[in-house]
Amino acid sequence: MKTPKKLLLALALLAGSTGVQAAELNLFGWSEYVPQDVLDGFTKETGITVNFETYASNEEMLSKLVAGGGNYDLVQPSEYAAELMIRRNMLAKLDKAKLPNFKNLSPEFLGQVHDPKDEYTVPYMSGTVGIVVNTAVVKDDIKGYKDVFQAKFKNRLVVLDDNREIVTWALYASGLPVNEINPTSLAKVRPLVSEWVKLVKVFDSGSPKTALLNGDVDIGIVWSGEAALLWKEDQKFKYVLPAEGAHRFIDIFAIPADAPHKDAAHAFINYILKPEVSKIVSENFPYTNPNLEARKLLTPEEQANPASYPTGSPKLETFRDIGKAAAEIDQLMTDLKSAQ
Ligand code: N2P
Repeated sequence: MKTPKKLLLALALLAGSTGVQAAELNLFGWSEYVPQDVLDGFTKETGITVNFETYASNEEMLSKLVAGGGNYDLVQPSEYAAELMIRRNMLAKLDKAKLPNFKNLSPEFLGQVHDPKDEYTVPYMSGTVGIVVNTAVVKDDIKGYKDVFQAKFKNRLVVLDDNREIVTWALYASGLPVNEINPTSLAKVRPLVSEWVKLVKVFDSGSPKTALLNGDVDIGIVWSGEAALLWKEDQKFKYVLPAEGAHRFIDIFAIPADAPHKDAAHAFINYILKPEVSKIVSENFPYTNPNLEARKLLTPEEQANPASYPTGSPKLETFRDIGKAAAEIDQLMTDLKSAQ
């Protein structure tokens, strides 16, 4: 049923005059990450309308926020972007009294270096960036980045369209630190990255699984949730965490300092922390769920998906805010991609 315009106007005026915040939430989140069912369920339960805008990289989100005008109430940075946002006073402190479901989170994802006292951020989902191999086509034993970027796989690769990620793979492959990046280390990996970008057929951060599913490419370097969906579809898609090391991301919810609807933002975070809601996130986007109560609700198959819940002891690192090196990485990638 459509609400009559006049009634909406009256409600808006009432809200303005009483200081009550309008029933609205401006969510700025990653694409392919927040299920529509969850947004609908939240609106149904609270009456709060969700305006949802998406991005495909932390850098895209940051530049929109810095440019202003978005009026965002809730954003979804990864750990290193959250660290930067806290440092620059871009986030509001959370009111934990409004987040009783915070207790469902595993301590493993709390107290991290980006927000040591969990004052500004709430883990949403975690994951890794790794290699997917279509083993029906590729018979080689792919262990690391150098096995992927071989001349024989030219035009058979999909990789994330994410500058920091790509440069990180080259740093790992060269045995260089991934969180202390400077002009010298970038100059060292430049020839390697230059070689690599020429081999790639598809750059896609939004839905890299698609090129693999269609058979357009045979190997990918993708977010683990994408790999988990591929595995669910067909177990010929094997997930490999690169031997040289891989990014373990923690994506979180945070409220921008100037968010117009902070109450609605808290309500949404608390809603998503409900085990039965967080379970819907896992079903649609099978990343590593930091919500222990939600994890209990997953099927044994979901819990055994090797991309969602890797076993063994792979070398994983979260990213740090690297300051001005971020712009240097962007410059390097722009140069190399345009030289193609
Ligand atoms: C979802 C993207 C996962 C975010 N499409 C990786 N940080």
